[in-house]
Amino acid sequence: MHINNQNIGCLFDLDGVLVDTAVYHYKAWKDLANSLGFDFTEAQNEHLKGVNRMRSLDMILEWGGVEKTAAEKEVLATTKNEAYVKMISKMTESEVLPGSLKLLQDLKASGIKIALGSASKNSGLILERTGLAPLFDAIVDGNHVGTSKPDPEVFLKGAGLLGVEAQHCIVFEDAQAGVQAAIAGKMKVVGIGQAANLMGADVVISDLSGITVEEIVALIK
Ligand code: B16
Ligand code: MG
Repeated sequence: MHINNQNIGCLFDLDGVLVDTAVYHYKAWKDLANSLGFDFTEAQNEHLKGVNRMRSLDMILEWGGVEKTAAEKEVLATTKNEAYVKMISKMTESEVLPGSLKLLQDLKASGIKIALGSASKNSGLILERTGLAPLFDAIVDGNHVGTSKPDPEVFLKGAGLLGVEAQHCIVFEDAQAGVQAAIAGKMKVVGIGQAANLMGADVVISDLSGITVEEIVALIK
């Protein structure tokens, strides 16, 4: 198939790529752990990035050596989420990470399709608060998938909604689990952050101001 911009798809992770909601996740999980009588470090928190809510809770409880029933875990996850939603409800456009808005606008102007591929069940609120929502052709988040990254489901669904073949998709990810998900989906990956945390990415940049539409298109041609 001849590749033109209309059959290229860009799939963006949310937390750590477009916005830094990780600080709010960390605060809400830390408060929850403290209420249970233990703490965890920022280094441990790195392992929660890209991981869905219930899996994150399981990891934190394991770090604290605390066991809970399934029903108790539901209550704890809800408590954390309520605190988190309270914080993200106050987010503004100023919290969009450097280069994100310009790259999304440039991609849109060039006719390349754009989807969200996030583990979060709160992506709708975040995209609305930060003004990014109108730039997306499709949204796939934690409400639409049964598996968590590194399973490629979230990105394959995004490609399907965009009507673009997987090999014509480029994923933007800040978490190792997300890079693995993109590779499992046979997609190209742009890693955001430190190369050591993004093994297998085709290119690694520190934020979205570090790449142009031309460089993105060149990745699949
Ligand atoms: P929620 P992403 C992920 O977002 C976060 O990195 C991760 O820390 C969080 O646990 C997960 O979303 C679920 O979020 O509790 O809001 O459903 O990086 O996949 O955009
Ligand atoms: Mg992320």
